[in-house]
Amino acid sequence: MAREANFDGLIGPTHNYAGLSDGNLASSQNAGKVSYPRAAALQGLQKMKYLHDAGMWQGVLPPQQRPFFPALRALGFSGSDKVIYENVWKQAPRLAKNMLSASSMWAANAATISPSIDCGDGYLHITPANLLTMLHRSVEHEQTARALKNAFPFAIVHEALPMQALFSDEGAANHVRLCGSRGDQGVELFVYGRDGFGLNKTNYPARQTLQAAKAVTRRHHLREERTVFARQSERAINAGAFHNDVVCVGTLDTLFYHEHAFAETQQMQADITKAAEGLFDPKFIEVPADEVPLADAISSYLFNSMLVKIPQTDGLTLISPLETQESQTARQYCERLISGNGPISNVTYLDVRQSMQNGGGPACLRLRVCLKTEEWAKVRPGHILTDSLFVTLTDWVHKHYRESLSPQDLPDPLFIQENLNALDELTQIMSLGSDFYPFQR
Ligand code: SUG
Repeated sequence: MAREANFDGLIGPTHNYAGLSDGNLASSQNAGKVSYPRAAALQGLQKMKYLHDAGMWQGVLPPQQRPFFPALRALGFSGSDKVIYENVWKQAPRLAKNMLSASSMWAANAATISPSIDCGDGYLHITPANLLTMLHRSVEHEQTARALKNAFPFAIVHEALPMQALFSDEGAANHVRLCGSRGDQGVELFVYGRDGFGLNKTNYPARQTLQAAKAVTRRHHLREERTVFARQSERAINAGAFHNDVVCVGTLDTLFYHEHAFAETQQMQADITKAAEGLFDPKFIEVPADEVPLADAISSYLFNSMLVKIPQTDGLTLISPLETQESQTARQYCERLISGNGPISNVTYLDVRQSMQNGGGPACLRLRVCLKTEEWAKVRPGHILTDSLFVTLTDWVHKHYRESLSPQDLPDPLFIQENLNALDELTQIMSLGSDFYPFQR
């Protein structure tokens, strides 16, 4: 038996709106707004609890250490943490903001994971994403690898791909695994924004390269005939779909995507159908632009819904953000979708507004892993959401997180110790070991 587990990034205490992600419209539009870290973390925890209560396997990945002093030291700042912090805010405030981001919350970007059944050597393979396109995200991968090794001691956790533009990798945000039943072999779809050897014609960064995707498939020993590569349309990237999961989501045998998501939609369908031969019949739900215009799809984050099979529920369920419900076209589309005879029968709207304002919807906050029952049993218990861990983490957030953060609050040196105290306690709560974070080593 195998099932899908969702590992969510616990939203860190420095959550703020710094406008760091060019091409991510929400990040740019909300730059400089007051953020609410406590509410953000609680929204994330509520989403995890919702799925746990629905009978899903739910995991937690810890936030990273921010401010990230190792990078600031590497860039020539020296002295105590306090001195470095004061100097970086004086000399290079934009750099300071980059090293303060709580962006590891978007666990869909943490890594690409191939379940053991898909991998030629029978191991679960994980490649942490190098996230090199955005400075604030490029410093995540080492700590991400540490967290994933801790959570999945039985898996092969690779290093991130080389930090070279040709291998720009954004993890599972551009990866969908389709299958008939979870314990059977599946088809892995890798979506890329650019061919690293070709000309890039997008106005915004195309973050994922074909070469990165191919390297991941080689490392994971994926079967060539069960692997598909498809290019994102330039139109989608230019409209703000900085990752494919802003315009596409899939699970089991169903791929749900916007008409303009892919450069060559028919080819993508034909390739998946061929790769699935003898395994399952893929179902494609293509949402026409005249029902949900691309701009509405992106602002409502309809496709950044989680698409899940909830135990004891007929059909698939979309876990969508409130912003989808508030968009007339997206909501009406969802109503028609669930009243039809297709594979998606339910929609639930959840509040993840704090994350959404930085361009991270329900699906961005989770990293999916298809695990056999015996693998789930080997996941380190500190990473598994239980009723009691939920209560402990909720209390921990109340104790350590600021209610609000305005841009003027960020340079406060007192903020450094507050964050480190919170993380220090978290290593105990989640049994991460006393050397988990750089400041503890
Ligand atoms: O990488 N936003 C993230 C959002 C990631 C969403 N993930 C997926 N689509 N899977 C990003 O652009 C904004 C941070 C800021 O501006 O403060 C940010 O990093």
